[in-house]
Formats: sequence, C-alpha cells, structure tokens
Amino acid sequence: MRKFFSLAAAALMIVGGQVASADPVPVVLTQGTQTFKTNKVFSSNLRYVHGNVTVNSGETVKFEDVSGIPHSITIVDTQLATDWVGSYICLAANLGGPCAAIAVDGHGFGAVPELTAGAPGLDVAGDSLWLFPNGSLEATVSAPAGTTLHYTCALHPWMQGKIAVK
Ligand SMILES: [Cu+2]
Repeated sequence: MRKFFSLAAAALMIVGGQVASADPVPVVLTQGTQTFKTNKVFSSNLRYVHGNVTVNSGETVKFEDVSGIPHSITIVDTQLATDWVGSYICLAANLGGPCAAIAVDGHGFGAVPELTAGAPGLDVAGDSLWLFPNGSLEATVSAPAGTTLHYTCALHPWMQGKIAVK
C-alpha cells in the first residue's frame, strides 16, 4: 500500500509527459548576534547562512533576515576583507574599498532599498539591495552564465557570499 502511494506521488511529478523540475529558489539567511561592552568586548557572528548558491541566469535568490539587524547584499569585486584590518577599511565609506562601503551612503541607511549598476538585476559590482530587519526579498540574477558574483554586507563586511551563475 505504501508503495502504491509512492508511485502515485511520483506520477504526480510528471506533468504533460515532462518531469516537473523547477529548481527551488535558493534561500540565504542573514543571522547571528552582536555583543558590545565599552572597553570590554565587541563581537559579532552575523553571517550569511548558505551564502554560496548556484542559479541559472535569470533565476532568483531569496534573502531573508532572521537577525533583526539591517544588512545589505552588495555585489563587489572579487577581493574581499579577509582580516580585521580589511574589515575596518571596508567600513570606511570614504575609502570606497573593495567592499563598497560607499553603498551604505547610497542606500541612505535604508531609504533607498535598491542600487542598480549595469543592467537590472544582480549582474555587476555596485548592485546593492537593502535587507530590512526581519524582512525578505527576492533578487533576479541577470549576470550571464559562467559569472561568479561576490557579495558582502556593506555594514558587516565579514559577511560574504557567492552566487555562481550557470
Ligand atoms: Cu550585515
């Protein structure tokens, strides 16, 4: 009997003679917490969870915040901060370094939810999406197949991920 239901379920997957194979939209969570005590400690484990995703060109990626803290998804050049010095440089808006902290200014701390460089959708460095606390968004990846997009959070540049486009 159980086998029958398995077969029935499999049959339902076949639509019009073709196997329904729409890839699920990848979901990247922003999660973690921060601690600050004057002259004692600052720590953060804010991060993109499953931040490395693969999609077809034209497909979407969903970003969802569960940290209650604002973040950005900012497409940057391939070189990202790999130590705390680099992170400080990334945070210095006037330096406009590889982590594109300048994006924070562009968003106006949340007033502008999307900055577009190049074509619409995520395709080149300078594209940036503001992710509101406990919010979510879906972004279309418009870069051509074969591209790898690197992204970071302009507020927390130790948060880093990749979108491989196939
Ligand atoms: Cu962040």
